Amino acid sequence: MNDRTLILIKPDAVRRGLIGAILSRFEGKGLKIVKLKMLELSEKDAKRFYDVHVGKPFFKDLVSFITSGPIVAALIEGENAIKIVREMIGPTNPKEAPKGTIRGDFAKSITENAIHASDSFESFLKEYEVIFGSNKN
Ligand code: FUP
Repeated sequence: MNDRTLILIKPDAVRRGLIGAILSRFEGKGLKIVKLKMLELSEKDAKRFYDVHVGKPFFKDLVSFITSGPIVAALIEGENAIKIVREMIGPTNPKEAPKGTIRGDFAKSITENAIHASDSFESFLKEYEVIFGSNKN
C-alpha cells in the first residue's frame, strides 16, 4: 500500500542550508516527493499544527521557533511512509538520536530539531490540512 506522510524542514535547518541534504535522504530511500512548498507559517497555523501540545511548558517556544523563518513542507509517498520516515528522522531529542538519522546528524536541540514528520495517519490528515489544505495556495 502506498502511504503518505508530511515532513517539515524546520527554520533552523533551512537557515543552515540543509534543504537539499534532507530531501535527498527521502529520495535515496526510494520514497517519492509528491508535493513540495516553501512557506512561512502564521502564528495561527502554527498553533493549529501543534494543537496537541497546547498548554505544555514548551508550547510558546515551539510556536515562536516554527514561525521564525521559512520552512519547507513535503508530501512524501511510499510503502509504510509514516513509519519509515519517523525512523529516518530519529527521536525528538537529538541527544538520543543515533548518527545516520536526520536529527542525529543535523539537529542542535530539542526545540531546534531540524525536522518534523507525522507520527500517525490522524496527525497526517490534520497537518496536511494546515499546510496544503484547500484554502492554501
Ligand atoms: P516529534 O513528533 O518527534 O516532533 O515530537 P513531539 O510531537 O513530542 O514534539 C513536537 C515538537 O515540540 C518537537 F519537535 C520539539 C518540541 N518539544 C520541545 O521543545 N520540548 C519537549 O520536551 C518536547 C517537544
